Amino acid sequence: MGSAAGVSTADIRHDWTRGEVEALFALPFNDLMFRAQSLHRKYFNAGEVQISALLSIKTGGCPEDCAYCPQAARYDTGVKAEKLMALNAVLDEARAAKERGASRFCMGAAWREPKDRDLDSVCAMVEGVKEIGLETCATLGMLTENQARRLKDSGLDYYNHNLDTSPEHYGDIISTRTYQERLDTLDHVRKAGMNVCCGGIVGMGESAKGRTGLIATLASLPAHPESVPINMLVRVEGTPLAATAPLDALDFVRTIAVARIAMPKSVVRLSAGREEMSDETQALCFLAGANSIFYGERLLTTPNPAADHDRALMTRLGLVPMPSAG
Ligand code: SAM
Ligand code: DTB
Ligand code: SF4
Repeated sequence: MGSAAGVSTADIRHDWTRGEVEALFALPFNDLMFRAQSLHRKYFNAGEVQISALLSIKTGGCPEDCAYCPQAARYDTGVKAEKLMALNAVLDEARAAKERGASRFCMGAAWREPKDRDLDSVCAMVEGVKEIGLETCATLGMLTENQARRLKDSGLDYYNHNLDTSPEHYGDIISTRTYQERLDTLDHVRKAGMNVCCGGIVGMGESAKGRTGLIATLASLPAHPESVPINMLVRVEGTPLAATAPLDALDFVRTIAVARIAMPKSVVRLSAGREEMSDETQALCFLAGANSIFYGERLLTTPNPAADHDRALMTRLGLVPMPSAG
């Protein structure tokens, strides 16, 4: 098959069928891990992990009904609605994240979509964070084409907007926006020339078919997202999914491996849920092809492993931070 700079067109496919992805999930664990690790080594240095920091710049009070989310105003989760953070406070956090060793700074806002006035403030934050010397990422909800262009012009490197789950399971999780609206936002981000960060959540009570549908849909996008966050549901008291049975850790590892095989050139992030994961499960995720984490004690509103624990884990596993592209 054709190949340029070691990239094989046989590996990078956009025509994954559900049946093929389902067959990957059904492989014996060792065979799945071997295939995932082989592809990982073909496209990445398997000793490197991309380190992102996450900051909630606008917390809580969200009008949407995402059944997993502690920031939806309609659920009683104890998360208080706050105003958009001030520019200086955000830049202080970015400087601290850089000192801790992060190469990318992700800013999250609990919005359905940004108002144009809010976007002015976020664009100023993006400019400031870039000046500090970090890659920039934001997740602000739905974007119009014009909003995506404005963010790109301010220097935004990545936009995070997740599909969250399979098209079939989606209606059980969110009713206040459609799957198609998510795909439209991803299209606007692509057209504006930004890198796409798009993945989903597993452990939301979906079946193995649900996980198949999520990965098959991601891998069938016109271009694979440069970054694919795979989140394990953080079960938050007060949300409709609080009592969901935990997913078998090995099924989580399988999901990472299948994402790695279906999107070999994408950085796969072992995203939310690490706080409740053993070091051994995380090690298996890295072996399955995960090569990015959120680093720092907090995700948006829920805890993440302590930075010194993560540093020690990386040392134990012989992993080093991935240098940033820019
Ligand atoms: N409000 C914007 C939106 O929904 O696009 C941006 C922020 S939202 C919190 C970003 C993503 O965080 C969601 O799409 C979801 O994948 C993830 N997320 C939120 N709550 C979570 C939870 N309890 N467990 C795992 N992932 C979660
Ligand atoms: C993503 O896929 N996961 C992150 C990030 N993108 C913005 C968010 C995880 C949030 C977990 C729940 C919380 O801390 O509120
Ligand atoms: Fe709002 Fe985003 Fe949470 Fe959905 S995931 S409720 S849109 S903050």
